[in-house]
Amino acid sequence: PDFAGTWEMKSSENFEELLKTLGVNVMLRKIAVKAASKPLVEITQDGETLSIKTFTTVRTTHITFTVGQEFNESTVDGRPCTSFPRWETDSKISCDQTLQKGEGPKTSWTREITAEGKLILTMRADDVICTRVYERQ
Ligand code: R13
Repeated sequence: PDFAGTWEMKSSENFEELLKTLGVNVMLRKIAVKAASKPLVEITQDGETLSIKTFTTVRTTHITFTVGQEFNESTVDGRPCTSFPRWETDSKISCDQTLQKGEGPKTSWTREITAEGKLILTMRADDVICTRVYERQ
């Protein structure tokens, strides 16, 4: 599937609960939630290699990975992790994360292109799942 494009977020569920599960204090949570309510995502793709830039006013992240190959990134609360992205279906990438140091909730994300051409991002920490729907700009 084609993940490439400039994406804007249309809805988000459970983002604050996710940060809470990750142990982020209320003050930082409020800042993060506000900033994360208007993100811009730029994805470029070359076969199974994706580059995903996520822009907010307080934090910008950039990951590049090839599906099937480990890479290093950070959990949404900023802890370095090793990630393993794989195809869950032919239109959905599922990525389990392992913290590089210390203990924490079990985290993962998925990114899927729907038949309607939307991008659905889920981020998980233990049993809490945040779902964010993006549409092309
Ligand atoms: C700030 C510092 C405190 C911590 C934090 C966590 C997340 C975010 C910001 C911060 C943001 C995340 C945005 C995520 C998006 C995800 C997506 C707790 C480390 C800088 C306040 C803004 C946009 O939809 O891909």
